[in-house]
Amino acid sequence: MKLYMSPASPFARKARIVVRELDLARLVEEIPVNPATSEELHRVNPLRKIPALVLGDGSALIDSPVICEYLNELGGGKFFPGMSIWREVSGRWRALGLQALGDGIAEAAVARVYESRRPENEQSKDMLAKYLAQIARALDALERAKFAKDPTIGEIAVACALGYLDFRLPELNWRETRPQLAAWYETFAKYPSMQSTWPANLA
Ligand SMILES: N[C@@H](CCC(=O)N[C@@H](CS)C(=O)NCC(=O)O)C(=O)O
Repeated sequence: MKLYMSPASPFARKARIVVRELDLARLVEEIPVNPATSEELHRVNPLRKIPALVLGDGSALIDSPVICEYLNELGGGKFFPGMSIWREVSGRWRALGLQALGDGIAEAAVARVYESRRPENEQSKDMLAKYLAQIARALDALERAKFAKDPTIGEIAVACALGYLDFRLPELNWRETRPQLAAWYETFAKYPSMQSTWPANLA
């Protein structure tokens, strides 16, 4: 299988962590691409976004939640807890809700980075402020959140979003007013799969 990715992408990083945690590296070739210019990526994902996963039969999966769930199933993982109406809060829906919040932070952060790279007179101050406010409110919600001892896709998504903030928006100083979240992340960031996927190159 081929995973189109970039080392800086928080969404691709989720899939790369699942690959490492479930020992799937021998099955998944990571292909770094620039989503704006890679014709190979454009052929498999009409949205021209990473990550995209091309399977053995040539079909492609797009969107990190879909890709991660596929990899989880392939590797017999437990990152997506099963359906159960008795575990609404602690099980699947908690994990998926947390993933949505983590991905939402990453989306706002990536959008802010893209906006800030446009010529200064074309940048929207309103949009830049809106992204910042979204990130701040979501981080405040995470400061009050309960994280699972056995990480799910929710914990992975949050960690990838926080890693992206450290990498691209360190000036936010998100730890300053969120000590619980900072303490949780400090432990989580020590996982070998987190360490070996630390964003190093350009997005
Ligand atoms: N919802 C998507 C978001 C993917 C995404 O936005 N990826 C960024 C890189 S971090 C991208 O490819 N951006 C290119 C573009 O928007 O043109 C997912 O979870 O995979």
